[in-house]
Amino acid sequence: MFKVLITGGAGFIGSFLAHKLVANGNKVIVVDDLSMGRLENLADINDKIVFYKHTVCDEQFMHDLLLKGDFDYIYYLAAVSSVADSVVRPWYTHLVNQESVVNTLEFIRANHLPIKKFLFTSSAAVYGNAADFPKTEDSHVDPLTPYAIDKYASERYTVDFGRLYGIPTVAVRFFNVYGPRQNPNSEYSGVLSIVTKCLKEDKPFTLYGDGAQTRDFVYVEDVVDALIKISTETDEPAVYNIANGDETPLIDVIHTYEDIARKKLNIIQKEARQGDISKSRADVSKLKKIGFEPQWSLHDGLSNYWKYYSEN
Ligand code: UD2
Repeated sequence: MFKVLITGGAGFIGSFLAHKLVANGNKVIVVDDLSMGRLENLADINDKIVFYKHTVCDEQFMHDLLLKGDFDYIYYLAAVSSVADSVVRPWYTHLVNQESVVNTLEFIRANHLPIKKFLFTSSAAVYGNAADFPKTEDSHVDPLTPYAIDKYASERYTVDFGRLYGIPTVAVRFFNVYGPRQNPNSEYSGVLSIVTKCLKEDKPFTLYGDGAQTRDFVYVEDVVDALIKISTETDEPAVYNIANGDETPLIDVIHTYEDIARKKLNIIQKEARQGDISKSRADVSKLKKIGFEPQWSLHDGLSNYWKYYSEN
């Protein structure tokens, strides 16, 4: 049994991670200010975890927690995960997405906290419009928004604190994660959360562009398995892509989902979004080298997603 801290543990991915770690018999502590996360996401494991409604930007709180917590693993998922918000509020999102991370790393360093791993979660957003394809962890980066810049900087800090000071760290870059509990309520929410909501509520779905744009969709349960594997099976501070390694045109995903739901999506087509990338796929060979294989095909992931919503 390990003591595990998950910042952002009430969010979409964080809550799945919390469920899995609890099921594996670990003691889980969650810090989340509920700005994006939701307590309902943790309802099933409420009595098995310790939950703090708190911002990671509160230095004193975080220092006390880190000092007393005696954590083996720290999964850093707390973030303002909206690119659009980072464009509107770059200073505030910078404090959450970068400064809080460096502050935590620095506190671990200064106090010689004996953690087994600090894992920081970054994003495929760091690749921006760089031309390399598919994206390997060594591909060029081109962070184009405050969100991407902060994610990139924090990931570099994470790796460098490992290299400079010997702290066991690792960072990951999420591609397009989907699954139950992803919040569909902003126009910048993950596209499959929006499609799910539109299918379920028979609402029109706005398709930006012709649907030929591809993405590397990865089911949230696979993401959690990858996070656990990366935190336990790696020795060097490094960066790992987390994705399926496949690219699928958005329109094909929609058609597959329509078949699963046995419903037709009411699609309204609009101009492609400014800055939208036309193709995205990760090279996941580095992840596979440590023994990870995605278990969820797009069809199975979507089926499970739909089942969840039909039952809830
Ligand atoms: C993902 C991340 C974003 C940033 C970016 C970096 C998510 C939710 N977003 O954006 O934060 O890291 O990668 O490349 O993970 N679409 C529609 N209709 C909608 C919503 C979306 O057609 O109502 C399209 C959208 O224009 C895009 C595709 O669906 O072509 C995927 O959109 P997304 O926002 O889910 O993800 P992405 O890859 O653009």
